[in-house]
Amino acid sequence: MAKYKSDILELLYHNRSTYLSGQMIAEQLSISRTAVWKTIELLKQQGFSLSSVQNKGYQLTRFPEEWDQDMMALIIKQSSYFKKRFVYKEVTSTQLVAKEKMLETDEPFIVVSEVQTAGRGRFNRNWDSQGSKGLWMTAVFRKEVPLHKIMTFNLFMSLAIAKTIRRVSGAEAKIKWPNDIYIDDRKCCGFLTEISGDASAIQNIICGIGINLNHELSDFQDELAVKATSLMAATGQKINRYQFFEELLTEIEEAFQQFITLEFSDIKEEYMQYSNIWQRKLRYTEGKKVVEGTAVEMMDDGRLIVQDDEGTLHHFISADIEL
Ligand code: BT5
Repeated sequence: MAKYKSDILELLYHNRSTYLSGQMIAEQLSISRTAVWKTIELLKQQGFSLSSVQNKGYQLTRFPEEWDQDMMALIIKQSSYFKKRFVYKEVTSTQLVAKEKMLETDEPFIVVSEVQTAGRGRFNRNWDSQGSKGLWMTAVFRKEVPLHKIMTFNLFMSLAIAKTIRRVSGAEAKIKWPNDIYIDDRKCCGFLTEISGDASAIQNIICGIGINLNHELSDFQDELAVKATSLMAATGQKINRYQFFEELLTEIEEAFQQFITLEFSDIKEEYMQYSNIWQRKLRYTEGKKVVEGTAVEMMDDGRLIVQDDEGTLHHFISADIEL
């Protein structure tokens, strides 16, 4: 009954707030009631939970712990921008896979993996990517973008991610410039942006996003034990990873269109409301440059200006900030 799985799943997913009768599913898809029943059994075997009530029908109540290929296909099908998806149980890093896949297709696409054995942050730092707990993905955007514009990409993306986290979980997500999202001064998300193109323009933006969704605080070891959190740890509510993924895609697609058509100044006010570094004296490190001071201005090109105790202004393109 695998051949009806994605059609039935689609009906159940889009109507998940209600019950759908076996009769109705059978009629909609022009298949037999037995085929519906067998497919429902298959869905249960594959980790979906369905509540079934006599005279009302079926309702999708829970999703498999691991990413399900058909569910991911269904979500990507709704996307107006991303055309393909590559979903894995385990990869080294979705960034590395994305770079390989870029050679095979010119279309925008998404790579998601349950586990990353060598997930990476900036400067080749380790990114902790535990199975079934988070969303480890890379989004590849295909578009010619002038070089001077790229520094603002992270600003649009971070706002999109923070908004999604707030909407789906209710947690008060904050942006830590340039590429982190925090809840209660602990990191729940980091992303990194790589580019490729030629001397005159960028052609591809390869954005790797890692979001801790359903970790317990005790899942984080060593330095992360005091630095990291997840949406569930912050709110006490388990996150439906599919719903989160779906909402994130919608939000980052919109943010990408804004990045292309608008200036950072158009979203600056909203961005500043989400930022967690203002009015705080913090330590900024960029390469060998270390400054203790207060952020005083965010430039329209994405640079941050920090004032130290002597009143000297320092410009940062990207920095590690200690909260
Ligand atoms: C980042 O780097 O925050 C970017 C992380 C991007 C990860 C995604 S996952 C999908 C895609 N595939 C990849 O291989 N990478 C991307 P950075 O600002 O350099 O921060 C790295 C630091 O964050 C580490 O040194 C740790 O201190 C901390 N860290 C590592 N794993 C974490 C986690 N799961 N949650 C919170 N903090 C973490």
